[in-house]
Amino acid sequence: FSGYQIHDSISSLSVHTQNLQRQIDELSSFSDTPAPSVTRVLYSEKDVLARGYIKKLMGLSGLSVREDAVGNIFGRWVGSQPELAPVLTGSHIDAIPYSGKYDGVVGVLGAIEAINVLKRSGFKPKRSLEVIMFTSEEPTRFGISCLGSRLLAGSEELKELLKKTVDSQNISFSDAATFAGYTLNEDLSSVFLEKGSYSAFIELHIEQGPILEEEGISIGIVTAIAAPASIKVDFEGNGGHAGAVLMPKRNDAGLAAAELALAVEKHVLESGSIDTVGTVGILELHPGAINSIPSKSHLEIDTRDIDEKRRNLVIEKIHKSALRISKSREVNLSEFKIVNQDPPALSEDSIIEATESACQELKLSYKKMISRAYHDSLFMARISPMGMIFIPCYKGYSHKPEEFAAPEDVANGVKVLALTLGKLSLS
Ligand code: HGY
Ligand code: MN
Ligand code: MN
Ligand code: MN
Repeated sequence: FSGYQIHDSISSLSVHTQNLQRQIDELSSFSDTPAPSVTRVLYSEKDVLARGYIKKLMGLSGLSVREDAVGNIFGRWVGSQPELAPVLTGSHIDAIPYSGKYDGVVGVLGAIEAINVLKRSGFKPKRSLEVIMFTSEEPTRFGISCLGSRLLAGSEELKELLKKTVDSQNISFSDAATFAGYTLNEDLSSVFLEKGSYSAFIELHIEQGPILEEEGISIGIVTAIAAPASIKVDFEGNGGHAGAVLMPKRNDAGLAAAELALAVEKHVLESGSIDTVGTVGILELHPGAINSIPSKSHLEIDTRDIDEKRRNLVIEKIHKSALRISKSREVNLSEFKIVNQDPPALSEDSIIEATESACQELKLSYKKMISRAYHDSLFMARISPMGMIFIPCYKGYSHKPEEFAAPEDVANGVKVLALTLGKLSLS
């Protein structure tokens, strides 16, 4: 990817850092929770405002904007050979409750700024360059992670699931989409992208881990993305009066959930690898009254590993524990549903090399590393060569209001992205 014309203009790769920071701050104001937290849930009123903001910025950068049936937003800079497969870059702007303002956002606003950087440097793309804002990456509203990129990657299973999916207020996916201005009348396979539609997909993202900051390294070049899985579990018992029912007579659904949560930790720790992780991020008790024995409990388990077999073994053990607990506590295991059990993804060597030479030309320190968080890149890897660029974030914090990336680190990420996009466009 040695783009001769880019070499002349490396010095002129100027990022408008203050402007970009202002955009990050402005976008964070579209939130359902007070600053410094950000909550922006798929198809909510704040999400719709944020989408308008992104489309406006894409327009101001001279990109031609289109949206697909579920609201994946594309902004294209047409190259001199538009018949060639374009290069795609982007991320997400939806934010889980009480999170921060950089997760995903850096890869959307930063991608638009990378286009501006290339335009300002006089670069002329051969392959068109396209920015995407995935319609939602977080599982918050419908329990489905990377909803937009899974559909783009052609998930028939998800297409069918979305016909009957409702959120916690019992609003259907299509009604929620309609509220946001997307009419889902046509079949959702219109969202599917052909394999080879893009010559490369690359995502700029905060590391969401402490390594780059601890080691004082400017850029992370992602070589693989860990394999995520999520499980929904329901236990049901008889409940009853917290004072009147004696202990031997109880079948407490809450304690069943508590025992399973500890079993998740046990099975993860006994995997033999530090790369296996597990979390019970949702644990609901019904009726949720202090003096009522829980008659129902609902848990949602997130477990990941860079080794898919090792992760799947953990899932099997969790299932066995759920069955054992249901028997020993005489509660009914009314649901044990594996929501997703995704394979890991490897980055494309050619994109890793392009990113590496961009770091060298920009004299930025870099480190090859795996991503323990999942990203839309995990699914884009199914239909296009994929790569990811990480920038450091404060203490590795993410998914909480203290999430922070220094403007200079954001600018470094944008410069590496711009130069890498330039190389990939000329390839
Ligand atoms: O959970 C994740 O890994 C992603 O940040 N949504
Ligand atoms: Mn996230
Ligand atoms: Mn993210
Ligand atoms: Mn359930």
